[in-house]
Amino acid sequence: MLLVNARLATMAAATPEDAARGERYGLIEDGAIAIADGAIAWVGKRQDVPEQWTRGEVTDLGGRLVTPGLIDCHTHLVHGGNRATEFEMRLEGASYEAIARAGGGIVSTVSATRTASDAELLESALRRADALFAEGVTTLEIKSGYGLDPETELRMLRAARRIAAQRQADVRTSYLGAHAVPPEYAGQADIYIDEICIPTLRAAHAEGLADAVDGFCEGIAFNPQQIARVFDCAKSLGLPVKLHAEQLSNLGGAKLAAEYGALSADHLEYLDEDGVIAMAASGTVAVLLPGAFYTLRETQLPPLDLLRKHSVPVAIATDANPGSSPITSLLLTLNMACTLFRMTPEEALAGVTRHAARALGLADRGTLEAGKRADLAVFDVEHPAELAYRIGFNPLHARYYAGRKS
Ligand code: DI6
Ligand code: FE
Repeated sequence: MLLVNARLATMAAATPEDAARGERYGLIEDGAIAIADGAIAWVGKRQDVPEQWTRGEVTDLGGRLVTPGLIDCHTHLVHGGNRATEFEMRLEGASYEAIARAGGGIVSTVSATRTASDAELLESALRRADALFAEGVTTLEIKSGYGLDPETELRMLRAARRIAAQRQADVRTSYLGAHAVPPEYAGQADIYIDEICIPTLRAAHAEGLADAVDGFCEGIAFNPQQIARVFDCAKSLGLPVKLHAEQLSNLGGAKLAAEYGALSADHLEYLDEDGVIAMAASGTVAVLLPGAFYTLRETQLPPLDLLRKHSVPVAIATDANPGSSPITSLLLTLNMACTLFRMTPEEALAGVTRHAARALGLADRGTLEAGKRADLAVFDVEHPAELAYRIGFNPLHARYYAGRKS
């Protein structure tokens, strides 16, 4: 199959020569993409298409923009209930941390998730996932972490897997048993880690339900020593790790994550230069989450200039969750990354394509290059900057998942 008459934002890493010429987005004007067996077989200018690719089905994209299929690399899409009343409490002056310490916050979603049936969990998550897919998302990461007991953690991960089975999309799961201390273990975080968190990680792994292991390193959650114990178990099982770090304070989580060769450290508003240097050395991706920054009216900006200075790849994601980031639009997240964090539209788009793939440890996607999966998003826009510029408008024309239009 051959797609022609498209402007391609390949998002391939710029060579020094490209950068010197000021070329952005790996842009190819009047481009073509040949697809075979679910993968990109050839990409380039239409005039250069090798003969062999012109003999099959040819689709004219009418000059539209094609990007790699978008990747939302950090979400908590599977959960019961919602936290609109907590939103009201915050508007009346309560802080996110104070609500959490008073037994609300994450723990209130834990109750709602435990009482939700499998069907309810799947159905509510599908609605949110469909909003993302409708914007061109083809790969979605989903975390557990609202069960905090063996049964519900596994039910969450199974629901995440079922989304992939029911839709044209890839879902990557992260086990987040170290998200919060459940009420039945209040004040006993270490015992929770030993009795529940680690055994459930082993069970999730045995059932093939976890692609990675995540944690929340924060005063209202777990300290670095506790996270290290979970990461040691992940390592023994051969699972990659990632970490919610430096979201509300600096506990050195990013450094800890880097020591374990983490795929990513996420949030990072309170990250310092030592942490940035450690991430650069370990190749850990910085995942910034503007939806949570916005919702919590955070004022401490993530250290974007330091991340740029030390060439740490920056991804962005929705963090879609019922508490700190009730957002299910990756396009709006692009806009927020630019407006709130002052990322460029090109950095933001790399953040939901090439760098997001890396944050999930996926080398087979995230750019339009020969050999990559044929996961594509086709937009009714002229210039890629339009994707980040608009607010609340969805210009998706079509998406291709493993070469199949959907
Ligand atoms: N940080 C977050 O922003 C989400 N989890 C986390 O560790 C929020 C989860 C929630 O408030 O329900
Ligand atoms: Fe999160």
